[in-house]
Amino acid sequence: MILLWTGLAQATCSHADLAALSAAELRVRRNEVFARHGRSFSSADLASHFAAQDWYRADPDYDDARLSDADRACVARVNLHEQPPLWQGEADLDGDGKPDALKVLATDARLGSKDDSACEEGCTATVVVGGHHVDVLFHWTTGAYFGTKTAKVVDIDPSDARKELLIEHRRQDWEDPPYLTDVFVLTSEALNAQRFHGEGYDSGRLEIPGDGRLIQVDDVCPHTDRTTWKLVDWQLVKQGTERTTNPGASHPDFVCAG
Ligand SMILES: [Ca+2]
Ligand SMILES: [Ca+2]
Repeated sequence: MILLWTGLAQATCSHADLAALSAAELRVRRNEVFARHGRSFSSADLASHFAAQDWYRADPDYDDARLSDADRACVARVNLHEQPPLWQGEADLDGDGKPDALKVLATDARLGSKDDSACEEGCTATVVVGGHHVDVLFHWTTGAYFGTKTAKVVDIDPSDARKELLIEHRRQDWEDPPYLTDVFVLTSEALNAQRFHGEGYDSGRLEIPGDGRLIQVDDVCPHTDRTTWKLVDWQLVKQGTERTTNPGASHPDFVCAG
């Protein structure tokens, strides 16, 4: 008689699956990767859990070398979800009437560093919204900018049911810090990320007047540039830039700092 193994070849570990699990369930999921290759467990709860699965066969010859690259990637991804997120929240981003779980995960562990220069070249964070995720590069560490802000849910266009997730990146320890802003728009197909770079030497800011526009304000002394973007479907499309000059700039005592 030939026994056919009908269990899944490996534990499922998409971001969407993992985001829905509790800490206890994540621990089981992580260990399931090893259990499917026959590992035994000394923890009584894990041992009894897997003993109850019809696919499980403890194998005294088990070795971690049996793990595939996909298995190791799965364990790493479960580990990522077991860490406290950099930020989490809940909002109905896609406007389907159901709240979406929002999580920002430190895929690169250096993001938890207090050393603000650790991620100058970019550290990967993963933004998970409902069943979708997107990787983005963060250039400053949590020690520098998370904790006081800066992820928040906004509503760029109140005439549609969707909302947007906005993450501002800004160093706290410079007088005129550069800044970046990521805007995340969720559709039924994908989570889309769009990044805005501050142009001025001064901090600049974003304005969301609540009419479908996002306005990027850059102080480029003695001018102020206002660049307008309009939300079209899932994308912010550039409309143009208006430059105004600070009237004080013509005064002999006026000096642009920096
Ligand atoms: Ca939703
Ligand atoms: Ca909206």
